[in-house]
Amino acid sequence: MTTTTSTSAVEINFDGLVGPTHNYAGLSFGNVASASNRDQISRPRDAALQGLGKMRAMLRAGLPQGVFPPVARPEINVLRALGFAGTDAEVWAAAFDAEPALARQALAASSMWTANAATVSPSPDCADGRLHFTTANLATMLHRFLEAPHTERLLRRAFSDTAHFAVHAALPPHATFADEGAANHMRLCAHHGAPGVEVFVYGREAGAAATEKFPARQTLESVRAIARAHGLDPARTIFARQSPRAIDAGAFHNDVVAVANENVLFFHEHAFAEKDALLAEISAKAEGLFTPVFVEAPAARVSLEDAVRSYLFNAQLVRFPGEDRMTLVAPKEVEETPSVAAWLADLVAGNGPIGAVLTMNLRESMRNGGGPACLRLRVAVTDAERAAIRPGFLLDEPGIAALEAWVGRHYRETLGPDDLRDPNLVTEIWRALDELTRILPLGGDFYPFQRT
Ligand code: SUG
Repeated sequence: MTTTTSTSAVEINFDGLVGPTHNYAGLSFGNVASASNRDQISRPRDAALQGLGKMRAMLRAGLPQGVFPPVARPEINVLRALGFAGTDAEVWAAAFDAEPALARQALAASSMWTANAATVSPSPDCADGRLHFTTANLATMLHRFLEAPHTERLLRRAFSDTAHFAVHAALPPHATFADEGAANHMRLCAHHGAPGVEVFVYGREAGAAATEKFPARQTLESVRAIARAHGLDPARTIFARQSPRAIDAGAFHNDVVAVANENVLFFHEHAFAEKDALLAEISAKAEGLFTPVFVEAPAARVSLEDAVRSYLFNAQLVRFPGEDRMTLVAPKEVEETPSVAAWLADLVAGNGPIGAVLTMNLRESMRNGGGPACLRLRVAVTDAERAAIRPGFLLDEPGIAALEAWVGRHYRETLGPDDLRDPNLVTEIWRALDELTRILPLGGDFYPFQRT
């Protein structure tokens, strides 16, 4: 087992660029925001600019920032497989006329939530000393399951250097191995380049009777397989069950009720099925590596419902350069939820590890259940690994400005249910994405429509 430590290692957040079809289709049963905003008018341009605004804020605060391109939607090849024929625009219009509900699954811009793209184990945790990714199969929700081929292709492009990176294909796409990626994975460590304790949170065991009214999207079988494939040391790996109560309150991923950074675990009292056992196991497995600090939000101060409404935990817990205490990068909604605002004020006034809250307006994504944490995939890298990432996936200010200008040129201001059938939508999107492959280093054959 390699337990190398690189003190200059950093964590890079790869945010998903919101795609041009961002809309409210109510596709995710168990995701309260998605269900309650169904058929509202979305604002794709604002959505993409809000996401880029967060990327710029993180960059200006001194953190490296990466970006992943959106998946091409509608998913024409799947619609073709379902018997629709003609040009891409004709396939889309025919599918929308015949099977509108299915067509909307094929239109989702859900690849923006890159916390669900893959599970990532940094190299100090992996037996072969490489950084491992497992593409998430997202097998529970049809619209999300359709993302996996795009994600794998993207990861192989951005992290193509096999001396440093191992990209695994998605697990077999069956309910037994249902996997939602990093949204159900936490890592605790002394610092990003040190060996860590990886905590995989699952909602159910395959074959067990459902105990929730909402689906538990992650299985124990899936996370065991990922830990094996990544070559993780069982002495530093934990499998913990999410509490059914949290799932039923709308925490369809663990990152709606918990987030970890370095040695800090920030979580809701009812996040885990067996909290005390989990905390004890973290402490035991961290021994000799770091001293964990647990920051628990008690239900008496913040109800599960308010945690879900505000997305308090769906935050990026980060240490800005030179800061002693961490900052919680949270959605604006935390200020608008009185119980949460009051509890956060007390939290930062105390002398715990979290010293500041920075709020972001991510309203468009939030209305589909995607907060700051959903929008990013964390990849902790050594200097050598960082240098091996394909240039162009890491952003600087001119890069962000170029993407903003691209959004301004191509994205519709609004998109409502009545706009979706429009065959021009397809041509418009293909033109935009084709241009994107010249802004980001994707190559002229990245998207399926470029290969036919
Ligand atoms: O999978 N929403 C996404 C939100 C994902 C949030 N990610 C994390 N928690 N990490 C989901 O439920 C809604 C799409 C719609 O209804 O149009 C949606 O897919």
